[in-house]
Amino acid sequence: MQNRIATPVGITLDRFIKKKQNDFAFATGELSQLLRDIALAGKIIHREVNRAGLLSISGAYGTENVQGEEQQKLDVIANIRFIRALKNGGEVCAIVSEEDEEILDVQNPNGRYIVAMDPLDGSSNIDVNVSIGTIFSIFRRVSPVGGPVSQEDVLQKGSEQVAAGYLLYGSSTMMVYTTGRGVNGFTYDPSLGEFFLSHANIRIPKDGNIYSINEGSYESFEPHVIKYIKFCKKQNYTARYIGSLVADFHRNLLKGGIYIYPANKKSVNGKLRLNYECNALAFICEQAGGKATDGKQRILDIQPKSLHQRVPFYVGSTNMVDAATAD
Ligand code: P6P
Repeated sequence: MQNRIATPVGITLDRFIKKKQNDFAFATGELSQLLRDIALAGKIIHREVNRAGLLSISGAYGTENVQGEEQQKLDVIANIRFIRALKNGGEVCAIVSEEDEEILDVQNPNGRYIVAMDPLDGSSNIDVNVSIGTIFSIFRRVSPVGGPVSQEDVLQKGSEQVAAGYLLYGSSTMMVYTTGRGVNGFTYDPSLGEFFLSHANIRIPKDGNIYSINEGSYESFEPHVIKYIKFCKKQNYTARYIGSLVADFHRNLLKGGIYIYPANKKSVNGKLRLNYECNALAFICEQAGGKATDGKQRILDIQPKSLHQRVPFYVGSTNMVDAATAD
């Protein structure tokens, strides 16, 4: 177990990253810089999200993304901003984004990292002022530095992530991430333009009494899901479903709970995407002591076959995930 020197709550994200710089994953400083680039983009999206209603940048953009989902203006803005921050940062050779069908080769052959991201998840909530989030996974490229980006670079198992995190644009904006040595949360102070460590070494309770699932599809759930929902009701658990994955996940991470997006008749593999939604949250949840499966296997062990592949998703307190996925 790594000897964790207590880190004073309240230090800035930059100082925290520097402090952890001696972890081998940071040894070169490139991953550190990449995390800073993501935090910078998060600050920009914070600003855009908080003035969306004033600048008529909320609402539909009039196009659809690769998922066939109506793109919101802020989806497009967030995608552009993150791609620009990652490109300018110089550490990334390719990006996989929910908003783009193909791999984005950022023409930086010396970049050692790949970022898979959902630049603005839950964006249909923008117009009604409900929390939304950014989700990101960071991988080391497997193809030779200096050469072309390969399919293998962008279809790596979640267990190969070197870092993962999310930004939550809620009552406050937070950045929560892991590099495989625990999970830490930073709260943004817009008056200072800095993220400050506010949730050091986050651990998810082994058990909980909050379940998050869209029961509107109840009739088309598999028997084990119906059985588990009935169990939750019998136990008088609390049903909390915001319809914004990052917000639901974050609450369950702090308080204990389970988020489920199972297979159903409409979407036989569920709705959430392995590469840029499930992998990142699975890595964070496991690092905080929780569990994440597709109902049968560990999310992080799934070998992706396509960029936008969907998987059923059970994530949260270990005992709850075990109970929800028992036959
Ligand atoms: P449904 C938002 O579109 C999202 O990807 C997640 O943020 C959210 O948890 C889920 O889909 C909501 O989906 O089918 O319940 O509306």
